[in-house]
Amino acid sequence: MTGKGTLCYPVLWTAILLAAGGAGPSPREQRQASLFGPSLHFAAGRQPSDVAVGDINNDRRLDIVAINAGSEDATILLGDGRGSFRAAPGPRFVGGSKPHLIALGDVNGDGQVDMATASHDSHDIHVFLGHGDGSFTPAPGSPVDALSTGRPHNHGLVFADVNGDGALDLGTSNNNDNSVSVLLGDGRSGFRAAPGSGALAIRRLLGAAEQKPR
Ligand SMILES: [Ca+2]
Ligand SMILES: [Ca+2]
Ligand SMILES: [Ca+2]
Repeated sequence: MTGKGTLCYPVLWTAILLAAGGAGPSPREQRQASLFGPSLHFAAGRQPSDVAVGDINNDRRLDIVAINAGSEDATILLGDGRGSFRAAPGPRFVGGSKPHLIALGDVNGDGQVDMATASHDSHDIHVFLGHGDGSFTPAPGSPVDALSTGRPHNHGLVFADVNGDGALDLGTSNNNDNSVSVLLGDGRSGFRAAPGSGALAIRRLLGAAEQKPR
């Protein structure tokens, strides 16, 4: 179970606020948070920039992964299913140079949640294979180049099966180039650029994703 659109728990809302601001919620954010009741705070690395939710350790309880641009690592918080979290054991995993975006999905079909990270100033997409215990290792062939030209300025990273072959694909946004890159997955953690990738209209990518929801 993965996703970025199902954050309905107070602790998850707090994690979003921490990731977005770092210095604590504003009065407006505090009013919004009050809609969900008291919040809990969990330590992350330096400059957490994005969060994703998935069952990292296969216990059917949602966990949170925060990507930390400042400390260039990820914080994995294992959920207990009742709204509390504990840090995953072991060293924090390194996610590339100043990674600021994260997406979760099973890219090799082994039932374990895997991870992709992107950096603001790089076209490289790092892919990491999950082992079901909170640990990740780089996938063969990682990182993948999402765009071979232009100045990197990545502001979006998402998994979706855009061609309906059952293998997760990757989409990234190229802010400076007014384009979207699409990397087709082979179901074994490998990715290659889709025809026309880097010049696709955003509505085309979104339309394909909507037709094949996961
Ligand atoms: Ca879990
Ligand atoms: Ca996997
Ligand atoms: Ca696919």
